[in-house]
Amino acid sequence: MAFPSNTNIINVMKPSWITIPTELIGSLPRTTALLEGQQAYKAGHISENQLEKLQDKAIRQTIAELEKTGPGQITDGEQAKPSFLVYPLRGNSNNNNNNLYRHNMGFLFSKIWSLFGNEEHKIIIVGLDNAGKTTILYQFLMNEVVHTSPTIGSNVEEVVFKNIHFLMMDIGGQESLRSSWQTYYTHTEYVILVIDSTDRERLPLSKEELFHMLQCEELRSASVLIFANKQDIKDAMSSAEISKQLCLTSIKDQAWHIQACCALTGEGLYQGLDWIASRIKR
Ligand SMILES: Nc1nc2c(ncn2[C@@H]2O[C@H](COP(=O)(O)OP(=O)(O)O)[C@@H](O)[C@H]2O)c(=O)[nH]1
Ligand SMILES: [Mg+2]
Repeated sequence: MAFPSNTNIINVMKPSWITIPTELIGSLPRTTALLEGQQAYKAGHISENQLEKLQDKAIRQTIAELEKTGPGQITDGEQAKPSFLVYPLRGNSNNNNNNLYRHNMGFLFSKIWSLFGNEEHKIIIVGLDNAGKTTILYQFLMNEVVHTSPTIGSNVEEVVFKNIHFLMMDIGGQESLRSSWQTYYTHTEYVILVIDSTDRERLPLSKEELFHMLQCEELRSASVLIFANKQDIKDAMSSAEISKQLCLTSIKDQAWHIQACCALTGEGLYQGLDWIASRIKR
């Protein structure tokens, strides 16, 4: 096997003095070919495609070697990750899409989903057009199959993921539709309000819509998460500023929480869902 000479596959086998059941997870040393390939990629001598081929080969070798060690956990040895030390923080700098970061986020989200248990839950995502609702929803659901219903009304979309129903609505300036929305609120446990933190002009409109919604009897016991989205944009208002302008402290009936986020990278979304999960009544 082409592992570097100072390591030995025996190291990963369980010594006899370990009496508790253990399994190998995590990283294994890179093959020499892969280490050289990583250097060459960094120096611009080989393409991303060529690096991926080397990663694939290293993964296949790792799996084959692990299979030889007998029954137990077979992993890819994390051969495709750029560095054991920095990838959890930086994501996979091998490509611009940051797929690995997305993958890790997907893992975190799936942990959150498991907290929702098997019961049905309903979350509505509201906000002005262009706030980032669709982007946020799909960040939540990446790597997973999503079942979408046909659009209910021109501004309402339902997505069912596992046992959670997401109802997405564009709010504001739809006076005629507003009254019919009440029917959608039934059994809603969580409301997510998405704010475009750069849209100072329309913040009062979001506030008006929010307070209008929260007066609905159906939402009396709902919890409200506000995402102060687009924090990556230089001129974005802080979550504290948005909280003040929306007069969140005057919400008395419902629990609320504001979370700064960037839907494009996923930053902050996990923390928001974490708050929701912490409020699930058990
Ligand atoms: N810079 C930046 N752009 C964002 C962010 N979230 C969404 N957008 C962009 O804002 C636009 C509207 O997003 P979308 O999810 O369609 O908004 P929706 O109308 O509320 O569903 C799209 O061009 C998104 O790419 C963010 O966090 N940062
Ligand atoms: Mg949308």
